[in-house]
Amino acid sequence: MAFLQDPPQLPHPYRSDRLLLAWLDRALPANRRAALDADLDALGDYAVMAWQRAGATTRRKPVLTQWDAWGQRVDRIELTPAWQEGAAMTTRHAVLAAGHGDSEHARLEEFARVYLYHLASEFYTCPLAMTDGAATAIKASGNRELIERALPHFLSRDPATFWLSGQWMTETAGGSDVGDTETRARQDAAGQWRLYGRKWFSSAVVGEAALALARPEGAGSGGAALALFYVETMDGARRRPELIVDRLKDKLGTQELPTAEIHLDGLPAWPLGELANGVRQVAPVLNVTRSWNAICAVASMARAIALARDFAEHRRAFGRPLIEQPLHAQTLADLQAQFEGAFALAFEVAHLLGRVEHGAAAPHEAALLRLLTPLAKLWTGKLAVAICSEALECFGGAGYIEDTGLPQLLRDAQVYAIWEGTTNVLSLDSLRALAGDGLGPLRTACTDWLDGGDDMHAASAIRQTLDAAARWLDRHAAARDTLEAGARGLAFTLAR
Ligand code: MFK
Ligand code: FAD
Repeated sequence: MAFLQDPPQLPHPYRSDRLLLAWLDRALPANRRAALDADLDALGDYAVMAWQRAGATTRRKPVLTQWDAWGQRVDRIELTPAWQEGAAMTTRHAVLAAGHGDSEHARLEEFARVYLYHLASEFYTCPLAMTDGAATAIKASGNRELIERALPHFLSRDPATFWLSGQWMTETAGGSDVGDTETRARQDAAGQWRLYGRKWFSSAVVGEAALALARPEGAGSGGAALALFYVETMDGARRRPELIVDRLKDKLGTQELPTAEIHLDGLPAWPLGELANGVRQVAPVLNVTRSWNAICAVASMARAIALARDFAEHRRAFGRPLIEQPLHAQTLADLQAQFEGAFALAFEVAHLLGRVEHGAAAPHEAALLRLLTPLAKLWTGKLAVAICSEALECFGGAGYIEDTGLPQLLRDAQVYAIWEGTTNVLSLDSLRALAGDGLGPLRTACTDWLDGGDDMHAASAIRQTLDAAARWLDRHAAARDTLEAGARGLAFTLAR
């Protein structure tokens, strides 16, 4: 019998993740830490089951049926198994509800769940992130009617009443520049707002609600004239006829996620707040989903490294397991080091978000969160691609073969840098965040971190980097084009 290589085994993503365990042990009070354990353990079990199930499943894509046999428009979308289980998993383990609990630790407890659930969920976490963002923006709007209407569904612990929300921003004319939005909002004779237009990417098309940007009739051009609306997509068990699913997109990755092109033909809508400054009103959504993106990117890195390490322990070359080949071990160690930096940045954002939302933050921490959110999103988005690519190479040719399940990691990772603001857009957003006190909050945080440690060499290198960045910002303060051209370099330096 010829030699046969065993496939890589996924170690339990919770019990074997010393980084996550150490972070939670350090950050959480003992009683909250203990209360979290059962959900994290169960989500880890689910991840192992999903990895094994994926190896035996060939069906990857949702299927859209637009018409029934008798010519009736139905726009029915058949989902993959993980998606069918999504509402039950989310509500049973309080994935969203945890983040809106009454504690500065709520976000950390939520994001630990997200980190473990993400890959098994097959990007069901994408609409979950948008639902979390919608809940956050609706709370921030202070709109009592919408708070009472939508939040009990978005944060439900019962799958029968749980709703997903989409985020309808991108149009054919502009995804980064949403100021070019063409969708119109018009009031009917009864005073009901209705939306008319085309949304070019809708990743929560099976959701029950969405937040949508639209231009109220008579408003001017540009982003400031847009309004933010809440919509519902269902009329009882049927999709509302004013929402038409044109097609599902055929994508490089995230193939289980039903990303649709849609038309709105008079869909009823309710403004969250004033009928202008919709971009400002949608900013809480962006910042929450960008935090999710960073955590999910880190989850992809963790998965790729865990599989590559397991393989290295069992695959032999030149007389010994790969893990005993010094250069292969060094390659894995380099991946691990980069991953640990990204993990710390992403979870620091989660930690800060909870502290800021619950009034537990130090004075500089709100501004720090505002800056670290785009930095974490852009840094982890790029690093996920690099790490997944290198991890695939660790499997040799097997890493390139579709039914090992490995190429999907790389294809899926490519999305983190594109959606929710590309790397360039996030670099420009970090310039926005640096307006005012500039690097002050980061400097304060670094001083706190560095004074607590004993690595004088690292402390002085970081201070020098911040000084150089501050000089660069000062020198080009009046030259907007120069600032923008250098924004990516600056953002990468600060994130690193
Ligand atoms: C599994 C992982 C989970 C992830 C799920 C992902 C699901 C994917 C779904 C999507 O991709 S949804 C679409 C996401 N689209 C974007 O992220 C849009 C990217 N483009 C930007 O972010 C642009 O920078 C932006 C649209 C915001 C620029 O618009 P404008 O109108 O040119 O912005 P402007 O005038 O600079 O800012 C308007 C206001 O918003 C300002 O406040 P004021 O009115 O008070 O002056 C800004 O300060 C504020 N603002 C903008 N970005 C902000 C923000 N405030 C706080 N945080 C931010 N990030
Ligand atoms: P463009 O804005 O045309 O950007 C093209 C390039 O130009 C990019 O590299 C960008 O970095 C660069 N660029 C743009 N402006 C600048 C600038 N000022 N300076 C420097 N460089 C710049 N959107 C939704 O609203 N809802 C969804 O549910 C949703 N789901 C998605 C799911 C998937 C799988 C994907 C891939 C996208 C999804 N999107 C969704 C859309 C996504 O948010 C946009 O594709 C993204 O914001 C980029 O917009 P765009 O495609 O119009 O690219």
